[in-house]
Amino acid sequence: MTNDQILAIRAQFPALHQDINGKPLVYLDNGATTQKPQCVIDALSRYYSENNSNVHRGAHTLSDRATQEFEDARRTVQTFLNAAKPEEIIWTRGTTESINTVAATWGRQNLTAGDEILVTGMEHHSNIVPWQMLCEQTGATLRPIPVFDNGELDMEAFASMLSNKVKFVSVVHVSNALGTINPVKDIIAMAHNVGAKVMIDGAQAVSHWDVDVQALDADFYAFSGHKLFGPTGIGVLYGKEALLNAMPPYQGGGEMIEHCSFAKTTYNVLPYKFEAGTPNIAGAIGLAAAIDFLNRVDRIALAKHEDSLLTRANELADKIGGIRKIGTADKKASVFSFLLDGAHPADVGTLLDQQGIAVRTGHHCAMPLMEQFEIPGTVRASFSFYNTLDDVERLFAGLEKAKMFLL
Ligand code: 7TS
Repeated sequence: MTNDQILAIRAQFPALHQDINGKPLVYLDNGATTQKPQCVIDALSRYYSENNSNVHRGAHTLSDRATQEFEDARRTVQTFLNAAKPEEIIWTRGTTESINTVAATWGRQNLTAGDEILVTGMEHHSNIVPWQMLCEQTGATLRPIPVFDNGELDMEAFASMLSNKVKFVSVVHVSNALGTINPVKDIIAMAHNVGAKVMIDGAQAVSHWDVDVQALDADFYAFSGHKLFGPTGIGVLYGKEALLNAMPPYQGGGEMIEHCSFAKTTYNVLPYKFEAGTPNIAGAIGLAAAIDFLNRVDRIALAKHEDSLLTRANELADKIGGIRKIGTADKKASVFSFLLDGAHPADVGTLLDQQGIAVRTGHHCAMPLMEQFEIPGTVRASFSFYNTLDDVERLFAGLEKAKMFLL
């Protein structure tokens, strides 16, 4: 990809083009949320100005239009993930709600005392706490798969932890704190060998490349719209149809029922069984617009560009020195997590912000991982395809300044 091509893509993201604290913004907090292209902003505005109506229940044209767009959006996600059927795509608020849904439904239905759930030592809290809550309710045990100090998963340890006690494995596809890309296809196959079901937390993966849930053979896959250039408050739970059909509903309310009476209520078919209440219609439509945008660009070339940003960050870090890299796995997405020797991450973040550079600092909702590294947190620069080599240079120039100030 040429720099001009990157700049042409970047031009479609209005929030990137502003000054922050008197300097042109360098937005390197894409792991927390990505910026939105104009086509997503327009899709939201058009929905509310032209088609706003409730879905699935109107005897009028506007409602039909809203329903059509909403269900088209589901099919867009189905194609994006290569799911077998649109019924396997459940709208949620985001990754967190997707994981909680599976824990509260499949988990409560299928787990008992003595069963084991495996996660990794590099999970986001949203892929730890729902399982802990489930363990409290069922007497099952949660066990973390160990992580090496370079940020790679210990696959031998994983193999040795697998037994017929393990009923569920939930693993992050790409670590938000380290950038590690986990070998989820192998993990799924190994877990299936002992009869366990597998959920993949794809929150940080789908923004970098296309995911194929059938090729992975994932039982469940979760992601958030806002980390995929779409709106906040919308996310996706993919689940295999047979599993979703056998699971009880998550929340009760409108839309999820077939028939309601005080004697007995029966539940709606998929996907509506898991979509109680008025959904985030605009969010779904906005997310589909984001996916349409991604379908129009060369994602493979953009992923290569992201890799080149990470390579440059590594080179510049070695050049300026005094930087401890956290997460040096062989296979990494464009996340650069580090500590500046002798400086607290929060101070580094503040000094970068004063120069218009947005990074995230802290434990990144991965406190068990931070404990392993015996650090309070890191400074994290997470790159997206709209970042430029110039953004990386600005980050390190900013760090040189921060060093002069702090050390
Ligand atoms: N899983 C992973 C791997 C994540 O990175 C995040 C959010 C979540 C789950 C939760 O997603 P949500 O959309 O439901 O909140 N991660 C981050 C982050 O790294 N900085 O801010 C949020």
